Amino acid sequence: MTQMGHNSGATPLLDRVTTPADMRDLSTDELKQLAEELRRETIDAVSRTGGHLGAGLGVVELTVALHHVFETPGDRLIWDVGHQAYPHKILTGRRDRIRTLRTGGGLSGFTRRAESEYDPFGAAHSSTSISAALGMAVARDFDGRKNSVIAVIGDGAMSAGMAYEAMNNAGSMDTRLIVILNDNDMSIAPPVGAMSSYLSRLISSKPYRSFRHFTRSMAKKFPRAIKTVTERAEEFARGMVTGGTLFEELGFFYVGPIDGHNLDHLLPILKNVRDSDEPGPVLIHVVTQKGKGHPFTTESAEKYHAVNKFDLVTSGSTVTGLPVKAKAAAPTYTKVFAEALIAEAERDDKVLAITAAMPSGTGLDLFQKKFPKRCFDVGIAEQHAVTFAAGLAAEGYKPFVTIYSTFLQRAYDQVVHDVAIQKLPVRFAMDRAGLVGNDGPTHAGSFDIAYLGCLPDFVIMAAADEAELVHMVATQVAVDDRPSAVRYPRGEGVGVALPERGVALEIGKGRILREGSKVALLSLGGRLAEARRLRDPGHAVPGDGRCVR
Ligand SMILES: Cc1ncc(C[n+]2csc(CCOP(=O)(O)OP(=O)(O)O)c2C)c(N)n1
Repeated sequence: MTQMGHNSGATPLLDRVTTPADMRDLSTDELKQLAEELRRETIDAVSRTGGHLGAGLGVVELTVALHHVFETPGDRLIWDVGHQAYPHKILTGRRDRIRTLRTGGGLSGFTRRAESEYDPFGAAHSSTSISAALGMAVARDFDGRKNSVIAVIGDGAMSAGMAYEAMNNAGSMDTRLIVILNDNDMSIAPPVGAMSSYLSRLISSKPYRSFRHFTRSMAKKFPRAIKTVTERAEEFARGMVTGGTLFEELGFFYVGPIDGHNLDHLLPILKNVRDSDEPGPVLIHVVTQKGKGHPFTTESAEKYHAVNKFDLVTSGSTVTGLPVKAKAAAPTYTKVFAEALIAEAERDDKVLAITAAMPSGTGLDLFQKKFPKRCFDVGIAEQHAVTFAAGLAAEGYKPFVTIYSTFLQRAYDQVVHDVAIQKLPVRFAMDRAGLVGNDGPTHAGSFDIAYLGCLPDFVIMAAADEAELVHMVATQVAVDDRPSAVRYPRGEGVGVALPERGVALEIGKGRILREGSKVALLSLGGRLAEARRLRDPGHAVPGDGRCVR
């Protein structure tokens, strides 16, 4: 067995590609080899940095096909969320820095305009790509340019309202726009909701139609370009059908489903869509496998959505990933929160929990196991999550909207208009408050104190340690006449003993931890441990504010 080093996987074709221009003349067979090398390089890079592995591995062939067929960066390619863009980064002049992913001063784990001209739109929060692409397509038309604009969006991201707002707008316009729906039947966790079931039905129930049928329906839309398609053999037509979908009702020309790992299918279809000057938006439904080719031996329900660094070990031709495990000193805030909420829910059957597509990230997977009927995963739908909770609160229930601080930003008007102005007792549990490390500024929970602090009648608490968090959850259950929020950081607690059960705190009252006479240190939230380390009892008086007013 050997540890796989930086250059141990031979990548002769990839070595010749610095930018997509270097791959435009490659044959289909060469592109297949390039895809294989790109997959290997992505795995090797993520083994060193950790990060979003599954999403990128699922779009390796799609990434190769897109950069081969389209003239990026002149053609605009927008990745939704941007967490699947590591292979894209490798092909677009950033291979030499790919092992700095998600480190200070290194490459971002998402797309970023400042990083590369091949990232025309920055992302990290989901479901923005169709709106941004439509804006760029309209700008192109104003300028009289001819470039293509392509948005690639996952089936998980397709569960957010903003994607429908964009499709509703695009479907009523003549603007040329290409949306690629990357359907891997996964969000971070298995996707939820009626849309997800609809996509599964679309894939499984539509009989694959004959090649003649397919060419006829494509010919209606792409009369000039269809020649290229008819030159292809029937084999790729077997992977695709057209017509009669929700997307067509919304005004899109629907093509699919297509096997997103098969370049023989992808390339001619993309070329035809590219070469058409027919007006209006097109949706290409591509089916892929999240985490395809991952080197781990055990299956994960989340298909390696995000992983920590791992060791790559080769034995003969088998490459295996062995996670590098760091020993935890204390339970995470996430786990402490989930257990505290479970304890409260055992005592009070009005307590309910809501997540927006983040069951394991928020710890609600534990709550879900215990109380499957009292836990709601609403999909990537933060706005709906908040107003749904407001409805529950209006009827006397005690909903906990359990959400990362950064993602609550998306639902600000719902927080103001549906919760705060009506003074409804919705409970917000804001995980990942403050700086979050590798995911960078788009994921930092930097703004919640400011954006909640200006609202009337909101109880806002910040947990200084994991025991405080337990008490704050109990406090939220008790505060039943107005909204409340508790913020807590990413990662492990400070290692204090946990109380037997949470006790409601007095709202607005902090605590003094040490008496002194000259300097008073006031702390709010997770910085208290540092404040306590100041060893001059005569001068420093660390106090924990607990609440914000
Ligand atoms: C507004 C928002 N909410 C939640 C997230 C967290 N998040 C990142 S990726 C992801 C799942 C995306 O699923 P999908 O679009 O199907 O892409 P896949 O990872 O399956 O390729 C979620 C929920 C986010 N980035 N943005």
